[in-house]
Amino acid sequence: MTEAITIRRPDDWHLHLRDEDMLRGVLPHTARQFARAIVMPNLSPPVTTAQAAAAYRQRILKVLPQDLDFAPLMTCYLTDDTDPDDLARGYAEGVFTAAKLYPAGATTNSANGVTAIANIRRVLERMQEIGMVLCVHGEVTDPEIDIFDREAVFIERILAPLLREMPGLRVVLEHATTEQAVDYVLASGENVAATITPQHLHINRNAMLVGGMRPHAYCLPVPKREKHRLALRRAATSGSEKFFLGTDSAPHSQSAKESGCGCAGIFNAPHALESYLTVFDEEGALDRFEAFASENGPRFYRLPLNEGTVTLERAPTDVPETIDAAGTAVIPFHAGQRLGWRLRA
Ligand code: OTD
Ligand code: ZN
Ligand code: ZN
Repeated sequence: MTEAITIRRPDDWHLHLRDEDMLRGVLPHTARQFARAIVMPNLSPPVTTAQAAAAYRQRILKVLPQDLDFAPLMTCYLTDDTDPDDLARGYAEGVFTAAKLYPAGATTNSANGVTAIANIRRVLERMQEIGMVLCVHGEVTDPEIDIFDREAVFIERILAPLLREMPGLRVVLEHATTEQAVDYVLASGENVAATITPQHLHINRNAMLVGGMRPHAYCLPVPKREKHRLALRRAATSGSEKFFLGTDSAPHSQSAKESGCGCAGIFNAPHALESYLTVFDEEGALDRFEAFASENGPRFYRLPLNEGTVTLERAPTDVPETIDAAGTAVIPFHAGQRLGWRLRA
């Protein structure tokens, strides 16, 4: 049995770091494991300009512990009014790594998102021209569409037509949760990829609903049926370059989650690597973990691979019941469970 695995330093291609105290509380968990992360822009108010992104990056670096070497990669929150010139300038200057499409109302702090793709056509054309990556929250918001079908319907109604119109647009379908997403990405050109979260590899919708409502297993897109989880596990561990690590770690206070209208989001940052590696181990795919965690992402984003390595060893890791994020209690993914791998310090 493999007792330890050493891989090139990994990155997190989808992360929510928040701001102020919460930022200070959660950042070290990510920076301890990952060299870089795509930082999502859904603050309130959202990060919609290069100037706001540069300022947010400074706030992140200011609270980064000195002994941790970590680079935040910033994204632009697209709105109906995004200025293609500001976006292209921010990209050329290295402020933006990508732009994020939130259909208005699809997820946390997406109220200012895009109300119709037609409204950002010029922005997307410019992104296609300059090769800038579009990160997509792929769910429709049509109230007629069942929440469990929203990703599949988004692919059919929005993403597929968009990519037919702009076949060169570089797209990451974020946090894929369905077999349809996996199949679509596999059938698309090399300009289309997807991130996969640890929670969607570990849990299906039963985890949210059996034996009581489990707010800490609730995130968007919601975990789906077991067959979808199995499709995601096959995709992540297949060795395909189109799938890579993106935790979608999304911290909310315990009280905001345990509420009559609990917030969506799973805080998986503290043991993200151990959580993913457990899946690769269970699938007999330890040899494919490095590509998923450390190679496919930078290659897609056309960024250099990281230097240096991290080592995970087969040893019990007890995930705490609760984590103090600079004064706020946050319940981590796998709270109270024992994982079979440990990141060596
Ligand atoms: N999903 N929660 C959040 C974002 C993600 O859609 C997402 O990327 C959040 O709290 O920011 C969530 O459940
Ligand atoms: Zn999303
Ligand atoms: Zn997210």
